[in-house]
Amino acid sequence: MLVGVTAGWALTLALRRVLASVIELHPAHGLLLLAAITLTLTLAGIAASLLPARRAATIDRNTTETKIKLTVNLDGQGTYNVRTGIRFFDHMLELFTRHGGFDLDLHCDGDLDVDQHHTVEDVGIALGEAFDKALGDKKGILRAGYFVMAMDETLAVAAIDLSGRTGYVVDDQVNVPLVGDFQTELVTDFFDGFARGGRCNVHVKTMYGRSNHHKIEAIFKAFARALRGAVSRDERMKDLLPSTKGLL
Ligand SMILES: [Mn+2]
Repeated sequence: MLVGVTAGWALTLALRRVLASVIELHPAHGLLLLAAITLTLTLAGIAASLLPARRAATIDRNTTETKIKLTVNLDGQGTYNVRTGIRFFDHMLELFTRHGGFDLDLHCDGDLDVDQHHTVEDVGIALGEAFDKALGDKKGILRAGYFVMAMDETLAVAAIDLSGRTGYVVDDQVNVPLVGDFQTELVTDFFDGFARGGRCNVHVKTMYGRSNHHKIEAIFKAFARALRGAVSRDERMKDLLPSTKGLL
């Protein structure tokens, strides 16, 4: 902040000196220069006001069970840097990021020596909080989204409403306790956490499938794409809140 102010002040002083000397030597050129600077600054201001605001958020969440640091950009390129200590969970968060078109930097240092519960649930909460924070007042977004995701022999559906209220239903049809190194019962805890942190309704369901890996993966992909739709900007209603209630 101080550096910015000092640099700005130094630049203003330097500009004034240049302007003063130009005006002294060539008054006409000096005025032309002044007009050019004014025009440039005005155009830059207009361009900045036309650009959509950056939608990103950082969450630092520390408890005795987990330490989480994450940054999410809702309008990203699907780039990720994810480390939770659970390889299959990383795989899910990475493809969530890519399919959602977000950017995600997430590091969780959790008490995996107990089990994976705290890590998975808290990552869900923190990720939900990050989306809620990045969305701000939620003006001009679609708010609701859904997706039907095919993955080979598996089909999964997801529906999201960024309603400001919490609710979740998870039906993943998984019939084994572990997929890779991941405790599969925690799929529910992840979406429960996300719904609470993100103050939203999340419904995910595997319609059918054989591979338990696919059943979870198809759910995460459907969820990502449903969320991508829900957070996307609605050009036609860009200054409006997508609710008749006046608050989301
Ligand atoms: Mn996979």
